[in-house]
Amino acid sequence: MSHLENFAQIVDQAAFNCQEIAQIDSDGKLTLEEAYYIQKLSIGRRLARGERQVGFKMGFTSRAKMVQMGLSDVIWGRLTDAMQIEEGSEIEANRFIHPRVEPELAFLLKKDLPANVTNAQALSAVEAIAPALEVIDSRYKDFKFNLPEVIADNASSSGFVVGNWHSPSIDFGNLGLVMSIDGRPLHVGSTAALLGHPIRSLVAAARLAAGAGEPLKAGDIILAGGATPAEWIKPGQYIEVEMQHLGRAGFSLSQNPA
Ligand code: OOG
Ligand code: MG
Repeated sequence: MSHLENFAQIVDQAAFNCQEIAQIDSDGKLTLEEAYYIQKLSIGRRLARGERQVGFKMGFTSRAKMVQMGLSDVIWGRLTDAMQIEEGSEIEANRFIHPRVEPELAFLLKKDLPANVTNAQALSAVEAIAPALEVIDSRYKDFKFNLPEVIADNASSSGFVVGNWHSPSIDFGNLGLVMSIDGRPLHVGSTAALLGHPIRSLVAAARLAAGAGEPLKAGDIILAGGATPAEWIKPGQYIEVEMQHLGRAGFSLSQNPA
């Protein structure tokens, strides 16, 4: 097994067993290319277990997230069907290590997207948009990582919830949003936080996915990135995002067993 395959196995097993791991690149040797290759191998292990890839996620597309995590390069990861949480459902708290949640906008594509598209071309490939939440659960102890490490760890992605799909014909460049936990508003923001307009996140996703040899396809779901800082979540809580004109998306975390 090569050392990159070894790292892929380490991050995959950490996710599979919900066990935190030490940072894998403490001496800063991994290149970004190697990090994305580890991610591909680790998701490949999930696909080999029967999961299906359903799309991509973007990360660090807002200043709020860059500042919170201390990293400023846009990154991406892969979404599988097993990561999707049914809207409104309760999920097992013990499926995560130390989960955080953040409000996002989701795109559903009706057309394939090549690497180089304009905002207008990207928009014409969008079937629908929806309010979404992403559960991030870095496999690294204390959520501490450098850029290659978080990329190798599938950009911390662990779960996502998508609300009702809406036509993209409304202007979604600056929609107000509120993320609340147990009815208490914690973060207020706007879709404009995502690179100035979330369509830019989709354009970036098209470029990056195609550059990795896996261009965006009709049917893919793309998460545009957290629009506010992420928030820790605890067993028993109900987490929700409400987005102007698009409604809500939420889920609850089960109580810990007594
Ligand atoms: C990395 C993932 C970043 C986003 O939306 O910006 C991300 C992390 O914060 O652990 O998902
Ligand atoms: Mg995110």
